[in-house]
Amino acid sequence: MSGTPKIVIIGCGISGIAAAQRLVNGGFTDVRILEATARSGGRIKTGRFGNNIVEIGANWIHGPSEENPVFCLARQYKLLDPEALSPENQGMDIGGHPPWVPNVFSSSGRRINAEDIYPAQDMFVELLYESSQYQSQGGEPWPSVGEFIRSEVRQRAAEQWKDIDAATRSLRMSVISNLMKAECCVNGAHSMDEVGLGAYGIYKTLPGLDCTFPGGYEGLIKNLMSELPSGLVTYNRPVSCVHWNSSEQRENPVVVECDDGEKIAADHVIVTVPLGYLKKHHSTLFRPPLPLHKLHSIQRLGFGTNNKIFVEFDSPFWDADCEVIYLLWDDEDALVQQVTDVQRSWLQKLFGFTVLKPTERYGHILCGWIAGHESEYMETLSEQEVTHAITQLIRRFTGNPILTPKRILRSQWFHDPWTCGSYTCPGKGCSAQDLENMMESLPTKGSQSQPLQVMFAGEATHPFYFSTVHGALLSGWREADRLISHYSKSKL
Ligand code: 6YU
Repeated sequence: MSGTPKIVIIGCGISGIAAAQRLVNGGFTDVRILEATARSGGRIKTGRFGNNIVEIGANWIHGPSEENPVFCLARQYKLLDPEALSPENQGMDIGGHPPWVPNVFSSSGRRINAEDIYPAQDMFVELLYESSQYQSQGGEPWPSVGEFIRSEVRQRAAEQWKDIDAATRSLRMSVISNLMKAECCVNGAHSMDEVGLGAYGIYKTLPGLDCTFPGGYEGLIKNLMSELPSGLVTYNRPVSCVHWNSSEQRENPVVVECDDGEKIAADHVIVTVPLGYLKKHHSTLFRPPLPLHKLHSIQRLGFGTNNKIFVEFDSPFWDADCEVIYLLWDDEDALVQQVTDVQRSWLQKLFGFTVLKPTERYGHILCGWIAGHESEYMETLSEQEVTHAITQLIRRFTGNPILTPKRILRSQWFHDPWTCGSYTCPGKGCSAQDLENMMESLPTKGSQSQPLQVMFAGEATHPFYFSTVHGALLSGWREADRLISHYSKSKL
């Protein structure tokens, strides 16, 4: 290679932006981003909802504390409320599960006392903690978190709840069933039976009580973009194929082919497309194809769907301090793997709603959460059909037959052609090696060809913060640093 290295980044989500920012600051002058859509941000997407803004994609800074680069940038750009900046907030260690104040409703239209759900909730949280401990041990008793939890609940309920009445026991089982659905949303998985017990603990949390961006998550993207040279991103430019390791003698070893036929020569390409997109298009996206071990990791890691349904009301049916609304289906047995007739009862998969806070800012908006195949089916329905279904659901659970939402908005991440789902999850049979394989560059070590032709960033390539914005950001910086160090070494 002669002269300035040419670097092409595919995708203008947070990882692509982070890689570009680091490279430009590191003195690289020939850097460009090719983005399939007309906007920057990818899965960070702030939308309008009536007079408000809502997050269609990423919602929180998970673990807002000094170690979290998203928190540090947001603080630097003055994008956070004072509360999020307080030492108390940063010091809280919630282990990924914020202690939200619940309101609980049942499918027979009864309001349930929050205290009545705590024994089942405590058991569930304990079992999640135990699930996370298997990672380093090996020899897990069950292949998946779902199977482990069901088996342990069966045993522990028989021992610890043997003297309680049938109605209370049934309520506790429907609480566990509901929390399984919530956990599917957290993991972006159809069922907890798809989440590997040995892999669950690979994900690491950071201290800090999750916080939001009062002006929208996209404020972070706007600030980062304003620091990049103008014209660095080409929008509406989907990449269809990355030709690497060419046997032809040419100045630049990689050629990036776009949908419109344009071919761009490069020394290095950083691929940041989502894992969902890779799963679907790997066979056409790379020439030659990916090495088998990398392909197998792409297949083993999970990438399911988690969607949001925003619902606005004129006045609240929940308490002023309520942060989450749980919907419990009577007689839903946590010990039985729920098989639903997706078309008829897709909405049963919605575990409930989080309440957008503070009320002075948002008014009365709830955010419903639904994961898995039911969520993918929801995307195919018209807005009218979703509105009708949500209205019926809320009327049934509150027992109020005239309650009517003002407006509704839902996300559709599975049918987004450039994402194909929501985020990465540690699938059954996965190990830390799969995430290592995800971030491995091409050609792989030991090859005689020019190194670092194709590099990989994006949330699915972070060894323990996958599925998050901070994981994606760090992965972009990591790949940029790899190039910076490569060129500083080759100068010596
Ligand atoms: C977080 C949160 N959050 C909710 C929902 C979603 C996500 N996340 P990008 O996709 O951004 O960029 C790639 C670009 O590539 C994109 O612009 C494409 O258009 C482009 N592209 C694709 N193909 C192309 C082609 N061929 N040519 C050119 N361009 C192409 N994260 O920190 N807090 O609250 C949430 C949430 C509904 C969908 C989230 C959250 C995930 C983040 O949004 C996501 O990781 C990053 O934005 C990804 O950035 P990127 O650059 O990698 O890709 C055990 C275990 C547990 C594990 N999970 C626990 C954590 C829970 C995760 N939290 C999720 C929760 C919510 C609610």
